[in-house]
Amino acid sequence: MTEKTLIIVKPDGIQRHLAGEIVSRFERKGLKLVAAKFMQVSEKLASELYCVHKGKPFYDGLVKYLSSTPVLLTVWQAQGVISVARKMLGNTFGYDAEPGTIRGDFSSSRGYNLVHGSDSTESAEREIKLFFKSEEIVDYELADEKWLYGKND
Ligand code: DAT
Ligand code: MG
Repeated sequence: MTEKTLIIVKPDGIQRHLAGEIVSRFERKGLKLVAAKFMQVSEKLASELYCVHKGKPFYDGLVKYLSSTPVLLTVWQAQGVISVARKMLGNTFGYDAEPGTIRGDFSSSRGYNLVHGSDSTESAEREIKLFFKSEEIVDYELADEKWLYGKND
């Protein structure tokens, strides 16, 4: 079943000029971009995004970091996209992420790991709603869908 995921190029990704590189990886994988927004996230929204981590020692710093400078919010759609994108992100800490993943290739940090990706269908639905109205998610067909996904009809 095709699903959607929220991918955020975090402040360090923008400051380090890696937004194009990161978006390009998802494009080349054949995932479909269905929404995008460049903005500075408020502390309130950042704290809602990360509400599952409330109370943890890194929570306050995490909220400050995500809201510190602009981010690129994107929504991608494809079969199994949530787990596909998580694999492409790599392990949470940059120094622990496999080479070939976004974090593994570009981050050597713990918290500054460049990119956020939803971790389940429930989180994806909740997180996308935080940043996008339903009319901002675009439903369309890619011209090369049959080549990307093997559809012949
Ligand atoms: P992920 O972003 O891989 O889903 P997460 O949801 O467990 O990871 O944590 C959210 C972010 O918080 C993560 O991208 C980096 C930061 N973080 C997680 N654990 C941390 C820790 N022990 N110390 C510092 N920052 C941490
Ligand atoms: Mg997470």
